[in-house]
Order: sequence, then structure tokens, then C-alpha cells
Amino acid sequence: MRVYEALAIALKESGVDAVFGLCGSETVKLGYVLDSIGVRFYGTRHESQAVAMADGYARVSRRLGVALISRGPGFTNAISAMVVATRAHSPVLIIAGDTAVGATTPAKTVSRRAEPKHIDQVAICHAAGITPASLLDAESAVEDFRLVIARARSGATMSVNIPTDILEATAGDAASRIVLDPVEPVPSADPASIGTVADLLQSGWAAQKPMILAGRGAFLAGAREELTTLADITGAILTTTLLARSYFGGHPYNVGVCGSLTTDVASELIVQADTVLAFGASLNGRTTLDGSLIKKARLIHVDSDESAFGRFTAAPDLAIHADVKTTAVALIAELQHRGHSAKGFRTAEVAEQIRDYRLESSFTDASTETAIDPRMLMTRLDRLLPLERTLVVEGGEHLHFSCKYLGVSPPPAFLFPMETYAIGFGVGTSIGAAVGQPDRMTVLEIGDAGLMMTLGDLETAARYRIPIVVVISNNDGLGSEMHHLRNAGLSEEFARFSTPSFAAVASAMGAEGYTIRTTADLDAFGERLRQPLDGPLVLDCHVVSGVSH
Ligand SMILES: Cc1ncc(C[n+]2csc(CCOP(=O)(O)OP(=O)(O)O)c2C)c(N)n1
Ligand SMILES: [Mg+2]
Repeated sequence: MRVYEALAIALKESGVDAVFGLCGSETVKLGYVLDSIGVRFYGTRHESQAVAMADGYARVSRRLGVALISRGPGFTNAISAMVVATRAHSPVLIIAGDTAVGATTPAKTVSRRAEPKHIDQVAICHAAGITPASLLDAESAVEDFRLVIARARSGATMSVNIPTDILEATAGDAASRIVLDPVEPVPSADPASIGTVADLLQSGWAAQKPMILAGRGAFLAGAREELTTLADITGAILTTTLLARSYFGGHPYNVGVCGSLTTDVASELIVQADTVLAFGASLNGRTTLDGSLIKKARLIHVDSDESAFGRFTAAPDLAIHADVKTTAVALIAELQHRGHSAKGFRTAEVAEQIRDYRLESSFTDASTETAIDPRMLMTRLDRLLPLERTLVVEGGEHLHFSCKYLGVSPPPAFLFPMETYAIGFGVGTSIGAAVGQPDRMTVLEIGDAGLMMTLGDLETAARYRIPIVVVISNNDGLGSEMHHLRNAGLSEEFARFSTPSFAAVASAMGAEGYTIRTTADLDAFGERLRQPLDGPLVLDCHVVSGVSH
């Protein structure tokens, strides 16, 4: 059996049932065999979207997302998306071809540089922070592959490069010969740190108003129950990073997102906090408004990733490098042992303040006869779309509206593939999410420029009849750049591009498309959105540009 056949079988045996890819001559037979043995192959239009699909699939399901691409330029096309998956700690495996190493023609001197497609993929991975592995031995290729699959499945994006001649060689059954870097185990919190935090929380003069801030790390550790218990004991308000949106949804002292996308009521309470317990959050500048939001508070930062401490903000008052959930459990036990219970923020007045806040009353509608105020668009969509939904938001000015005014269910229902602050991954991420979590409606909210950048793969969604609602916040241009130009007193026309009718483009690609200019247009879709979708439904929503956020 050839290596490519044996690898296909190994992948299927490991439980993978979907692969996203754009193949080249050396990987197409691997893709073909995968599909023919029952691993559904989704053929994409661009390598970056194949990786984004694998990433979206992994983010919603926490199952292994797999992309299959070709060597050299096919590989470099996917780099940006691979960096995004790596930084998100997505369990993603990118299988790529690579230049022949002379395995089947040892007599011939193989010059890698003489091969037009040759690009040093491993060096690129190292430079970009992606973890590479190469299968360079047909004898052990299958077992090496199994090892790489297991590592990726544990939550590490891996790029496995397989030279063309290794793919074609006869597969052996030797034990694995590759060596992967060891994984550092996550420690438990040391009792001294737990004692210090308990002392602080007990000293009524120092910690009168505690706040618990949870990030995606808290969700990944499965710590919701523990963190709410901790908040209830200490009288803390609950808040999250953007990535962990709605994590504490339904709790009476949940104030929602902390940071630049916070609500007025939340920021009013957050600035009063004198002790912040951050769990599994990297505390980037957006979460803390460059530190200003939690300036007066003592910061206790708990994270399983040691590099999170002080990465974006000043070093915390106490850093606890440990598993988030077991740290919360230990802290609860210690506080209960001491009989600690505090009122903190918990007053009827605060509960009422949180409960009575209405986001839709926080702005004045600036819609015109031909374009909708984006805040209005999102609040209306919030009511029209089923509550159980996966929301994927791409970058651009529009994100300020969808991330604030369009609600989501608890994680992992909100996907924001913006780890590098780049646009260009929303289409792929939403397709992967819809495949990975078919029981929920997947909604992609994207700008006109972001969609134009990756338009080809809208056709992939149509071809496979993937049910996604694509909400385009269309302002005919690069809204973010228009904003910067305006602020600099320059003409925003430089960044204004008129876009084609997305309704027409959608229908040419085999999708359903509509143009929306008013809330009445939108309301007319209420019924349609409750019907099952047969492929992408594209809503080209013309929005008022320059609305403040
Ligand atoms: C790969 C990449 N290229 C360029 C940028 C810079 N950039 C950020 S937002 C943006 C405009 C996006 O326009 P659109 O998708 O229409 O959203 P809008 O800002 O108009 O709401 C650009 C070009 C980026 N973030 N990533
Ligand atoms: Mg735009």
C-alpha cells in the first residue's frame, strides 16, 4: 500500500470524518482516497479558507479540524490562517505536500532549490510560530502521522509536511521515529498563592468590590460553575472578555463584556472594582482599555499559559500559573474553610441597574431611506435570528456593532477569528462551524471588503449547500480606513470602493441573495429566517457609515 493510502486510512481510523482542502498534484490522490473511504472532502477555492474551515470546525466542536493543501505556494497561501489557528490553540491539523526528498530515486541527486515550487515550509513554520512536523521516512510514516494527529488533537495546531515521493512510496509498519517537543504539564495552584488571594478577599478594607473576569481559557477549562460559585461567595460581579461572550449569561450579576465593547452599565460597575480576579484571559488592550478600566484595582491573574502574564498590561499584583478550574476549586475550598462570605457588589440596587439596562435604548437611530444604522440592524437581527446560533464575526469597523448589539449563546457559539487582527477568515470559519455544529444556525457577520477578499469560497458554501446566513454590513468601502482618514482630516473617498450587488453575486454562485436597505426590508425576512436553509442566505445590508461606536 502506498503511503498516501495508508495515511488516509489512519486519519479515518482516528475518527476524522471531514477534511477541507485544495489539493495539488501530490496531495490530490490522498484527498480522493479520503473521500472514497467515507471522510467527507470539502473542496475549497483557496488554501487560506481550507485552513479557516478546519479552524471553525475545531472551534465549535473541539474536534480535530483537518485541512489538506499542496506544497510550496499552496502552503504559503495558507500561512496567515495557520497563524490564526495556532494562536487560538485550535486543534487543527494541516496536511501539506512538500518537495521530494529523493526517497524513491536515491541515485538521483535531488536539488530542492531546482524545483520551482520549492519553498522551505519548515523554516516558514518556525518563523511564523506554527509547529511543523515532516514525514521523511516511508517505513515509519503511518506511525509518525498518528503521533502528529494525537498532538494536534490535544489542542495544538500542527502542520505536517509530506514530500511528494514519500506520499508515493510503499508504506512500512515501523514504529514512529519522529520526535515532538514535550508538552509541559499545567501545574496546580500552589497553596501559598491560594492563601494570599483568600487573605486579600477576606480583608474587607482592601477587597470590597471584587470582579471576576473570565476569558476563553476559562471556557476551555470548563470552569463556569466554579467561577460563579466563587463570585457568589465573594459578592463579585461577573464579566468576560469578548471571546467568552455570554459565558455567564443568565446570572443576575453578569455585566457582559469588559473592555472596548462594554455597555454603559457594565463600565460604570467595572471601574468601581477594587479587586479583579482574571481567569484564562490574556488581558489585551481591548479588554482593559489599555489598563485604564481596571487601573485602580488589584489584579490577580490566573492562567495556564505562563506567557499571558504582563503580555499586554502591566504585570499583575499576583500571577498564578495554574489550571483555571482547579485554582477556582481550591479558592472556593479555602474561602469556605474560613467561613468567608461577602456582600461585595451584591445589592438590590446593582441587580436592578443590570436588569433594567436596555441596549436598544442606548442610541438614537440614524437610519436613512437607503441605509440602516448598523446598531439598529444588529438589534433587529438579534430578534429575528433564532437564539441558538453560532455567530462568526470578521474584522472591520462593523465588528463594533455586531459584537455589541447582536447577542450570542454561551461559548463556543461566538467565533472571532481575529487573533492577528486580520480580515479574511470569516467565510472559511463560518463554513467550518456550520459543518462542525450542524444543529445550530451559523451566522456570519462580515464587511463588504472582507467578503470581496474571500468571495470565492462563498461558492464552496453554495456547492455543498451549507446553511449559513451571511450578513454583510455593506458601507461600500474600507470602513476602518475611512475612519482613520476622517480622523486625520483627509478625504475618506480614498478608501471607498463601490461593491457589486452581493444579491446578484450570490445568485450567480448558486446561493440565495437579497438586498436590505431599511428595517422594513429586514422585517420581511423574519419568516424566511425561521424556515430551514438550503445553502447560504446572503443579506446585503446597506449600512450608514461613520456611525460612532
Ligand atoms: C489581511 C488584512 N488586510 C488589511 C487589513 C486592514 N483592515 C482592517 S479593517 C479593513 C477594512 C475592512 O472593510 P470591510 O470588511 O468592508 O469592513 P468595514 O471596516 O467597512 O466595516 C482593512 C482593510 C487587515 N486587518 N487585515
Ligand atoms: Mg466596508
